[in-house]
Parts: sequence; C-alpha cells; structure tokens
Amino acid sequence: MMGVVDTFVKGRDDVKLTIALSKGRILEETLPLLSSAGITLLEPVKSSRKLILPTNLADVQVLILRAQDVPTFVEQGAADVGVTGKDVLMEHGGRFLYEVLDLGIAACKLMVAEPINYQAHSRNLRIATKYVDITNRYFAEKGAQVDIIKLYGSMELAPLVDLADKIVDVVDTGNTLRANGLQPTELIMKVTSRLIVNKAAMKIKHQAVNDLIQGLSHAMRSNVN
Ligand code: PRT
Ligand code: MG
Repeated sequence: MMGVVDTFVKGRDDVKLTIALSKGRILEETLPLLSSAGITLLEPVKSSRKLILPTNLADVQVLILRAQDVPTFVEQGAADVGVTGKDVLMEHGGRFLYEVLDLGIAACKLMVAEPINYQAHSRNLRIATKYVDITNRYFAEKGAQVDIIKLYGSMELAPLVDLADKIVDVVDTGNTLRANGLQPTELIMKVTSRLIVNKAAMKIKHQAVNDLIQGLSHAMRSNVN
C-alpha cells in the first residue's frame, strides 16, 4: 500500500484537496477505502464535533456533510471531490460534476413499497418520498398520475396514518418496511455510493484528483480480493 501513499503525496503539487463525505452509513464504509488509499483522519470522526477534519496529508482535508448536500458542495467547488449515494445524485441532477467511480459501498435499492393489505383504488396515487424528482419521472414514464407528498424522513409512517397510499424510499434488508407492515413492490434503481469530482478541479488539480481515483480503485480491488 506504501506505493499508493507515495504517489499520492508526490502528486499533489501543494494543491489543497478538499473531500466531501456523507455522514452516516456512507462515511463508515468510505473511511476504510480512503485509508487503503493512504488518507486517514487525524481524529476519530465519531468523537469529533468538527465539520472540517484534517488528515495525515497536510494538503488534504475532509468535510462531513449530509449526503444530500455533497453534490452542491462539489458542484460549487467548495469541495473538489465527494462521495454520495447514486440516489442522491439522481435526485440532485448533478449536471455540473463528473461521476468518476462506483465505489460499490452502501448498496441498497430505491423501491416503491405499499401496505401488505394494499387495496387498489381509482384516485391519483399519493406517494410519500424525499425523492420527488425521481418519483415524478418514474411514474410519468409509466403514464401514472401521482400526487407526491414530500417528506424528509420516516416515509414508512405515511401509509400507516393514511397520509399516502405508497412510499418511494431506499431499502436495504427490508426490515424497516416489514416492521411497519409494508412490502417492496417495484425496483426503481439499484444504488451504490459514487465518487464525484468538480469539473474545474478535474482540470486544475488533475494530478491530485487522479491519484485519489487510482488509490480508491486500488483499495476497492484489494477489498474484493
Ligand atoms: O439520517 P438521514 O435522514 O440523513 O438519512 P438516513 O439515515 O436514511 O441515511 P444515511 O444518512 O445514513 O445514508 C444515506 C445514504 O445511504 C442514502 O442516500 C443511500 O445512498 C445509502 N443507504 C444505503 C441507505 C440505506 N442503505 C438504508 N438502508 N440510506 C438509508 N437507508 C434506510 C432505509 O430507508 C431504512 O429506513 O435505513 C433504514 C434501514 O433499512 P433496512 O431496509 O435495512 O431496514
Ligand atoms: Mg441517518
């Protein structure tokens, strides 16, 4: 692994590289990959209240953000690179950034789910979700009229209190759906976390960004083997 570290240090040309990471489950799975690529946080992220964290490399720093905010920071150049879910990228649009690597981590599925005893009816479907754009597009392509109810969390609750007929949310084990009397019915897309890069940083900080991409690709391959 030393080789990767050496390359990274040599390649950075005194350019400060800012990496935006999503807190929560993506962070937990990203840190081991970053570490294999030669970048480690100087303090444990759990006990720290800082939102800008220094790393073992003087010119690399890490921002800890909500997954939904990572594309915004990277697009605007507040971070050079970032890691977030494909679900978040699809919902955000991500037109002004490059998606360069599928990290294969934090895998889940974006699904439609409904109560186990769901009764079809002829009114417009009411769908509770935080994925408003993806959901609109998905049902429009099927030619179905839906009313979207935008929520920020606990989507599973909506059908139980007749706020919605169905939900669109990410599912991993399906335990949360089951615990609330719901079942997944349609797969909208498979989701994993992606490495994204600011378009200007890709040119101006090419060496540092490319070293990170190579380091992470190498880390992923070693993880699999
Ligand atoms: O806390 P916050 O409101 O920000 O979101 P969160 O807690 O739902 O998710 P977070 O921040 O930990 O991670 C968000 C990203 O992780 C998503 O955008 C996905 O890319 C990815 N991811 C992977 C997941 C899951 N797996 C997942 N299971 N995000 C959320 N979940 C939720 C799921 O919706 C359910 O409510 O976790 C719960 C448990 O899932 P089951 O199916 O295993 O029961
Ligand atoms: Mg969370």
